[in-house]
Amino acid sequence: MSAEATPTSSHAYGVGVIALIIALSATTVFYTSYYLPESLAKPSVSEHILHPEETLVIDIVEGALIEGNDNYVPNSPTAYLTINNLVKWTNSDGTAHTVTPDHRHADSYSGDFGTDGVMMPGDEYEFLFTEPQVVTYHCTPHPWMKGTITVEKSRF
Ligand SMILES: [Cu+2]
Repeated sequence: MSAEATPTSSHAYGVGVIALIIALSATTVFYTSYYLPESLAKPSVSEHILHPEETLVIDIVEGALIEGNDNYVPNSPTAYLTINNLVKWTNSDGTAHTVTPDHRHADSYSGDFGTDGVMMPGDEYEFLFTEPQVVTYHCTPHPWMKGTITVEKSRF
């Protein structure tokens, strides 16, 4: 019994060591090839910008699809970094709309700006702006719907 047990446990030990070496190499490769470059690629943004005090809400009001009506309300607000740089569009109209930048636009932390496809009635779209910028945008199905969002540094 003990004559059999010794080679078995030493074999198990060898397999264990090899498994540990493979696991460590895999972790190292993953860390240096995937995790590290990704964490270095994202600009470091202060916690106060990542978690602003308030959300700025822009409502797509009822009747927004009719040309001449109010659509994005408020239409051209300014958001201040650390105060209300998280901006949320809400669709209170009975029709699908979009928030589409007039020219392709990206925030260096949050990436591309604009809705993926349409916002159905009741849908929301949130975007975290992390640097000063001005974005003019429109609604793809109703191009007369236009809005501007300006993001500035907080004055405080
Ligand atoms: Cu629309």
